[in-house]
Amino acid sequence: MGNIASFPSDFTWGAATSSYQIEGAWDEDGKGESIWDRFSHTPGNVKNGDTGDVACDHYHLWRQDVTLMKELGLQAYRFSIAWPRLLPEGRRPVNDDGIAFYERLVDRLLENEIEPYVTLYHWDLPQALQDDGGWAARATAEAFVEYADVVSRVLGDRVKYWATLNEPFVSAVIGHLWGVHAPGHEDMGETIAAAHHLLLGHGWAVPVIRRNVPKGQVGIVLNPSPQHPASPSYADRAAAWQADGFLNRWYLDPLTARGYPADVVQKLDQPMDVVHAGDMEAIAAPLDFLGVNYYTRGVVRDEKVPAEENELQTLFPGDEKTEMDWEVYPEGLYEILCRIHFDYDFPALYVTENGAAYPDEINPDGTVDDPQRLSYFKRHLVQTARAIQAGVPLHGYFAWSLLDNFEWAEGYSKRFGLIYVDFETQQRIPKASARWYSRVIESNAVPE
Ligand code: IFM
Repeated sequence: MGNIASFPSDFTWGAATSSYQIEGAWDEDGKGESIWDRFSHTPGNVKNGDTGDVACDHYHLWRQDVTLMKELGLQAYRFSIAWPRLLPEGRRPVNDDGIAFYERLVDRLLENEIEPYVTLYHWDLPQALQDDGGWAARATAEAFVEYADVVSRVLGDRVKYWATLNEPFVSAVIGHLWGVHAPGHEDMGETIAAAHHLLLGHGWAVPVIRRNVPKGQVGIVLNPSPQHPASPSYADRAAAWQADGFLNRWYLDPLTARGYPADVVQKLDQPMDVVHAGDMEAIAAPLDFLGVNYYTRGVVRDEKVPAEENELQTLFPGDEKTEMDWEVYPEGLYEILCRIHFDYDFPALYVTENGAAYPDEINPDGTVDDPQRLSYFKRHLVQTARAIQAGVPLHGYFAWSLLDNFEWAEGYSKRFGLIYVDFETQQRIPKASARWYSRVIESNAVPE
């Protein structure tokens, strides 16, 4: 059997997770409350009343999880650090037990020759900072720098790859405009402030991480995706461009010293007084890499969603959808990687997340077959290889996710893992897609 795609010899293969989605131990060993603890403990916010209190119990089962990574042949593991586990109040004093947990994890990864890729912020803001205004307040960007300093001082001798934020669009918009994620607000002014302070915290943290980790590679992770017009009409094309501005250019432009896109600023028609002198220069701190999380594209029509004044309608068309109701559109990964490379200027790109939720079941013989997820990965990897062929400096690919986990407002109802998790017993079962992914890693190629 031949291969349908192959990869450069120094390409990195990994899988990703995030702290709140897998760790559990929400109030153990001195950890402070996060906005996701508060949000999920509030009835009505998360499907089935699920919380991340226990999740995959990774806080206790991390040794076993590293062993599973090793068995899969992973070369890299992308995970995030729970800010309130380290700084329970968001700022110093430091919780030594929290530090010890991540030191042990990193040491074990390195012993197993698995490269740690750390993300500092994957949405679990300390509740104490939220009580003082959260990301809508400029002080939170300052607190983020303090936190980045603490982590990079402690782990900088062992961790080379650092991402500041995961998907600031989601933190800002889904958390502050749609009200679907913590902190559950619905306010456009707050959304713009939160997006700005997230980017500002990022920009301020970059030189601090560089100082503490002189040989480090520092970047940020976004969730850019092509926004296609639903028809060739002028109105739909303009709407798609606007959606692109709100999702993609609002982050990509300032990170590359272009400032906020003027068309979006005009359309939003909001005061931009959160932007102070010097902020845009700080946000444009040069980066070593950009992480791209890709799941689907948007298809946009020039129509308002009923009852949501500021939103354009985004449709997810196509016959094939994942359980999230997201269209399976592998060509979009090629398109967005090429666009980012040819329109912007990042020295390196990574696919830091890509994957799909499907309703998995355990077979009578104890195995889990997930042909749809396997096919999703396969087709997206073909597009990844195509982007490299086209000249995109893509250095690695991380499957989302290592484990089935807490899928935010969807709770445990959506399974994204390469490894099945029985949330009653915490038993882990590598799915067929995991075994297939091992073969991809081993051969550095996608088999037919
Ligand atoms: O589970 C999330 C992850 O936390 C961020 N990116 C998208 C994934 C799937 O929704």
